[in-house]
This record gives sequence, structure tokens and C-alpha cells, in this order.
Amino acid sequence: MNISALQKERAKYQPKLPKSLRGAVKLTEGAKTESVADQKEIAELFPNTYGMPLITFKEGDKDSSKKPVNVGVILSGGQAPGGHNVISGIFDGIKKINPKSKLYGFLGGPGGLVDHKYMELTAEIIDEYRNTGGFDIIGSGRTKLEEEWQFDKGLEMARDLNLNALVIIGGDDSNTNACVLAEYYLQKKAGLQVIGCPKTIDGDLKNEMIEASFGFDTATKVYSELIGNIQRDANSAKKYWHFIKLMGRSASHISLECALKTQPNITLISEEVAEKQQTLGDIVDYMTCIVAQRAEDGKNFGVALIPEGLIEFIPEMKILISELNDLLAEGTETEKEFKMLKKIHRINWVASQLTKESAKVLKSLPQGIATQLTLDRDPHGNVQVSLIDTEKLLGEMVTEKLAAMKKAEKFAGKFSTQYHFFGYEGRCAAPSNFDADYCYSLGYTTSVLVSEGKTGYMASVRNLTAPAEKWIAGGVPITMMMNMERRQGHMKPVIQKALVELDGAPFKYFVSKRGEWALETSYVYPGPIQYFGPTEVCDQPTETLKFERA
Ligand code: FBP
Repeated sequence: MNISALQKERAKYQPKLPKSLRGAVKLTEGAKTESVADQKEIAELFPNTYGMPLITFKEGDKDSSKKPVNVGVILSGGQAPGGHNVISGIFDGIKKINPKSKLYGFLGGPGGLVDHKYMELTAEIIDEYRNTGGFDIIGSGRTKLEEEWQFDKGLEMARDLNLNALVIIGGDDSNTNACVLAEYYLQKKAGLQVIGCPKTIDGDLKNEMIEASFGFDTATKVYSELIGNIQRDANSAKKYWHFIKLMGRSASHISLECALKTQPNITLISEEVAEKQQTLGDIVDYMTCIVAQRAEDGKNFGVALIPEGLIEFIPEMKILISELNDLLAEGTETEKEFKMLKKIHRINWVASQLTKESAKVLKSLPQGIATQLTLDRDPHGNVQVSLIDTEKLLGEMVTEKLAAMKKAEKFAGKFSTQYHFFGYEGRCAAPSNFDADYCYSLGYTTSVLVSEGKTGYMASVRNLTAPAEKWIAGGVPITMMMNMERRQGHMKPVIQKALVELDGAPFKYFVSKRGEWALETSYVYPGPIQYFGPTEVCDQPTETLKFERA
């Protein structure tokens, strides 16, 4: 393998572990737990895994000899920096428990378990991937483990490999499925444990016990570096407004964190848009107003951050998208009729089939975006919101509004846009020290939960703003994070997604500052992630975490 000089040095980095995991580990169990909501329904659906206690690790007295454990690991969903360190943490953890323990990786995500595609992860392989970004050690995928035939295929595989446990590294949906799997194997008395690990750059898998999902720290540091560079460019050339869309399929944590780090002129937060029931027009007015005010001051430049999921949080757009999903659902008569039409007639035809309100919204959109909404559908027939160029939509609408203001002599400035979408740039970055340490600790925690025979738990490492040695490791019953939600027409038990809290400290601070950031040019340029150097530079957690835990 060809590796860079940095990667060579980085391979030598020994991730820090909490004190409780450095020697012998003692388990302490707390009181019985309850789910966050819908306790009765969740208890009925998970009779074997509901109500289990919280587990905390403490420093033990001495290591006793333990039986080897065989573990199968799965990477699920989008890449997030640090996944390789979770795997190396599991590997080192189970080898410390007993050198005869074995680790297998399922290839290409959860589908690898069902299709029986796997590889044994040896010390030689693991060493190549320590402290590196990406999920390429075994690959990832988005197959959902939801059906009994899949669970049975998994069990067959586990029996062949003599596995004690499966570890699912994923987001809220994958961890929900990990719990369903744990419950199923307990009901079947299959003797196969299932442990989850909290992953997603989106940062929306978090709660009282899971302070952060891994990858959020590194990804937001990468995006903030890029935003900072663009801000410096904007402030140098003074001729462009940069509209930057940032990943985060649903929640706006990434946008908020990047705003706290870089202080751009405009940051939209989807959760606020939904709460205030803002229309697309309201958002465009807000942005235009800032552009115009800056122009009055001679500043014909700026930077705006736009969360990827915004479109679905705008109430009128949400209704429009849902009507389009019904109208253009695969195999329906209306879809067939739509496909027969010549392209130039399609938008008018679609508008004629919608409610009056939605037709008006569709017609108010720039032609290109309206077409995107009718064309780009996922395999379930839904509009793929991540493919909609929200940054261009807003840029074009602001341009139109400013042109009208210019005609009415209410705007004398200049407005020229550049568009960007940052997402994939950050998902496979080499993990920051924080993510390298956090992920390795999560992996190590997982190995202890497995060796102690636990199932239906998610690995938890808390107290994350303290130095790593003071982090608190343990396990949280996954049922504790669940509530019932409507999914594809049915009520289902799912882990509650954490959206940006409008009464939370990070958002409140942002609100107290955004007026000033809008008009003054108070950009911060964070620069690239530093891996070697003083702790104040290299080991800082996210601003979000610092505010939340202050
Ligand atoms: P996960 O929720 O699986 O961690 O993925 C998050 C994410 O990076 C989103 O921010 C983004 O919308 C999506 O994945 C993109 O998915 P894909 O990699 O399939 O294009």
C-alpha cells in the first residue's frame, strides 16, 4: 500500500482510552431504564431487552482470565471519520481479553451478513488502517436488516463462524435494527449478542447517554476549514456571495457547528424554519435583506450556509413534496401519464394535478428546480431531497428579488454568486485526535460489553469535554432511546432522532451573535485539522459539545 508521510506518522498515534479501560474493568449496573416515550408499546415489542440497566465501567482490581470471544463487525450507512478506529479498538479489546479471540468483518455493510460475505481481520490488516479515515477496510452499505429471513441468514453465518456477537456501527436506523436483532436472537435463544455503536457525521444520534456520534467532529472541522478558506477569499476579492450547502440529511447540527466555528454572514437552521412556519419567500426575504444591508455598506460579498435537509423543513415545500410523491409514485396511472408527456408540458401538467397551494409553490420555483422535483426519485419513488440544489434555488430567488429592488431603485449594489456543496469532502477525512480517541474507546467499550455477555446495548463513552482519561465508558440499553413513530404508513419503534434544540445553548449563542455576524465581517478562519502539536490546537471537541456540556 502506498502511504503518505503523514499517514506513516499518524499510524504510530496511540489513541487515548478512558482510565477505566486501561487495565482490569469492573462493571456497575444502574437502576432499570425506561424508553424516552411510549413505554408501554416499546416494553411489549421488546420483552427481553426492555428496561435493562445502564452499565458503567470502573477500574477493576486485577484482570482475571476470560474466554476468547468471536465478533463479527458491520459498517452501516454513510462513511464517518473514525470507523477504522472503532474496529481497531474492538480488535485490541478482544485480543486483550483473550489472544485467541477473533474478529470478522462483513463486507459491504449489513448485506455482507445476509449474503455471507466476510473476511477475518488479522493484526496485519488492522495495522494498515489505524487512525485512517474511510470505511474501506470492509466497506459499508445501506441494506436495512429488517426482515426475519435476513436475521436467520445472519444466524446461519454466525453459527458457521462460531460468533458470540455482532457489532453494528451505524446511525439511528441501523441501531434501531440492531436492537430488533438482539431481541429476535434472545427470543430464539440463539446465543448471539448484538451491540451497536453510534456513527454519523450528521450528529443527530445523541441524547443524555450518547453525547455525540462519531465522525461529526472531524467532518465539521473539515467543512469549517473550507468555509474559512472561502470566507478569506470572499473578503479578499470582495465580489462574490458564496452559497454553501452542507450535508446533514435531516438535522442542521453540521451547519450550526460550522457557523459557531467560522461566523459566516448567514446560516439557515431548518429546525427554526419549521418552528416559525417560514415560507420559501420568508427565507429569501431574510437573505435578500442581509445582502442589501451589506451592499449599502459597500460590502458586495458574503457567505451563507444552507443545511442539506432545509427543503423538507419548509412547511409548504414539505406538503408539495408529499403531494408529488403520491402523484408520481411508481406504477400509478398518473406516473404513466406524466412519463408520456413531452418534457416542456410536464410542469404545467403536474401543477394542474396538485392542490391550489402546492401548484402555486411549484410555479414560483425556478424552472430547473421544479423539474428536479419531478424527476429525481429514489427507489421508493420519493423525491431525493439531497439531489435538490437548494443553494442554487435560494441564490436564484435572491437574484430575482434584488433585480426587482434595483428596478424600484431600492438596491444599488452588486450581487454575484458562487455555489458549493460540502459533504463527501469530510466523510472520509483522517479522524481528528478527538474522533481517533473517541472511536477507539467506543470499540474497546464494545469488546468489554461482548465479553460480559451483554446484548441490545449501545457502546457509550461520556464526559467528552474532559480529557480522555476522565471519559466514562459503559453501555446504554438501546430501548431506552426509543419511541414510536410513523414510518411508511405504520407505527414503528425507532431511536428518537436528535434535531437542533431551539432552546439549547449552541443555538441560543448563535442567535445572540448572528445579527452582528451578518453585517460586520467577523469571519474566523479555523485552518486545517492539526494532528501534532499543543493540546489547545489538536484536542478540542466541537463547539456544540462545549456549549451543551458547559
Ligand atoms: P448516515 O446517516 O448513514 O451516517 O449518512 C449521513 C449522510 O452523510 C448524510 O449527511 C447525507 O445526506 C447522506 O449520508 C448521503 O448518502 P449517500 O452516501 O448515500 O449519498
